[in-house]
Amino acid sequence: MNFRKIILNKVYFSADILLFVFIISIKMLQYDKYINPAGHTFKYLFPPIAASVFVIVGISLIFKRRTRYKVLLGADIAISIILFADTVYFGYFKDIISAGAIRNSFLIKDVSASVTSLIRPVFFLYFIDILILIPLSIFYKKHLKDNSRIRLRAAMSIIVILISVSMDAGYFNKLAKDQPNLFETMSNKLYIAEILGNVNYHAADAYSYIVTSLGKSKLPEGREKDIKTFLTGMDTQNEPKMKGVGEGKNLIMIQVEALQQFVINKSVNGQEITPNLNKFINRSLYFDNFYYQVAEGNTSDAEFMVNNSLYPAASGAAYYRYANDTLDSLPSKFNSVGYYTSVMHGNSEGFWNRNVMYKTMKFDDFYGEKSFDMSERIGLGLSDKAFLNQAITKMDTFKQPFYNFMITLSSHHPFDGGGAFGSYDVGDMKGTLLGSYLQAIHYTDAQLGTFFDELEKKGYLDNSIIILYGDHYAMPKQSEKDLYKFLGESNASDFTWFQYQKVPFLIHFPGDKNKGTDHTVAGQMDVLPTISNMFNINQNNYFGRDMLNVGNRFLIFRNGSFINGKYLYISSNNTYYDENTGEKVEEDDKLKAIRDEAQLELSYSDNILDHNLLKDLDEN
Ligand code: GP9
Ligand code: MN
Repeated sequence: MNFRKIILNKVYFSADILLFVFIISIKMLQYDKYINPAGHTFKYLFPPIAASVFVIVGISLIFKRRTRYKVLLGADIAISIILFADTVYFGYFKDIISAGAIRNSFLIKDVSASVTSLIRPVFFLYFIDILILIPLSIFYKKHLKDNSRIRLRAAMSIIVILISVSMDAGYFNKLAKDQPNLFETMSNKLYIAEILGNVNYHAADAYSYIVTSLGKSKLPEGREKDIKTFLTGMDTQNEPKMKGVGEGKNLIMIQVEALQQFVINKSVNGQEITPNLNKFINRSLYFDNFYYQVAEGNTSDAEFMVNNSLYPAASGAAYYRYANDTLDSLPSKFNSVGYYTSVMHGNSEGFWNRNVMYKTMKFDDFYGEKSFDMSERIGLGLSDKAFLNQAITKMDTFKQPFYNFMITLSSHHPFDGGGAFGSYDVGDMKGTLLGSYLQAIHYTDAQLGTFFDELEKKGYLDNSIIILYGDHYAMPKQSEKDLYKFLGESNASDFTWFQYQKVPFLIHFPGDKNKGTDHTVAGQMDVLPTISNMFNINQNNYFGRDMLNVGNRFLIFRNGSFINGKYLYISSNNTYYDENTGEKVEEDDKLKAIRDEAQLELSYSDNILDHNLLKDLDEN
């Protein structure tokens, strides 16, 4: 045989592989183009897709030729079915199917009703190759002899798997570096699918699902009883202060993206950063020692806490991990006393698994991207201006009383408004992350100002209680120098940093009643019991404390840090501080015991979520 013949022969005998690599890659790229219309180039998207396809090829190489063809055909059909399902799902949720979503029966029910209307004939193109590939397999069976040298096949298989897996791992690593926490939280699944391809995404999703399901701890002896006793001890339902003041009134709760406390009542070059919030705070009961308590689930953790008063997940996001639990949530309690409950957020419904979790929490309706006119966008989604404008017209149609939970978005990191933020002058901070943040939050404040005016005009301020707070920090630790310079902090320590992890929290009552500033130390875990007492809705399973009645409290953070009215413990450097002076305090048995108590409380909350205990606790 001459050289040319050998080459031709090789090509002939591996034609099935080349064909499948080509076909599957084309399909995956097509899907990528569909979910990412303005997005990345072929050169950027192709390598990780190819790496994942070659892993499958590597596996197929172990088989004799005829079986190999069947394996590849099977893989092609399986991937086509997944791509088809993901494409249909995307049309509805603007997201990609996850193992958690599949397990959630609510979701399946919901989609099946409208699924046929979502299927477009063009989606069936994913299967068109099969019309040729099946007849081709008959030809293949007839004309090709099986190669039976197992050693050679095994060697080829291992080599291809090793090379493709290590290349693929490289792409995973790169993304994990660019976006720390992305894989732990799986917060932006669509993005993973976009950058790494559909097959890689599903592999990562399955892995994360299995790991988090296996990671569930075993429940210690007698633990369920201990938890019950603990929760009964927490019950502050019948505290006198402001009990029932909200009964029959609407509750409008606004969670503002990245609103940190340090911007309140502060100016740059004589111009207030948040003039409208400052004004509204003066008409409200304002808590100036209120901390965010979020963990890896970020925005979703804040939402989770205020609506459930359970701690965020130890790893990952509760919105994914516990979306199938039974929850004794705020909306479900409001539902049971005849309220209409709704949640609004101008981003795709699937982000943070909201579409699933809001059902689990029993909100009557979720107004996401599909329910808004999305023509004015900033960052991840609808601009706050358009969001708040449209929200109020929706609210006008609601049956009263209602609980409406609203989540703003425009002041999201990296605070790029592309001109929409206007010309708020931040002086020499212009172009820095801090400068951009101040402009972003100034913009959001202006929109909130208009919103408050509308609420007033339409009478909502008289028949509703308004709660507003920030979800989490805006300034990452890397920007601390800029932040301290702006705040005039010298000699800043970890203790100083901690002081700045506060977010504003306000309650506005009809007639501007109860206005003033309350210095009680509190956090996001405390919102539910406070509301529960104010609206007389009797939610009894919570880990927070009624902020209006309990005074300074033992405030625990997900990482084990705590404040107890006397000491601050920072878990990351295992250091205790005097809460008033900031002086370091040596650990002693008493402090150790408090630290353990904090850990125990966190594990109670984890136990409840891991073992779905609220289902039983409710029955008892
Ligand atoms: C996304 C928005 C931002 O819809 O809530 O989430 P974050 O990145 O802040 O957690
Ligand atoms: Mn957020």
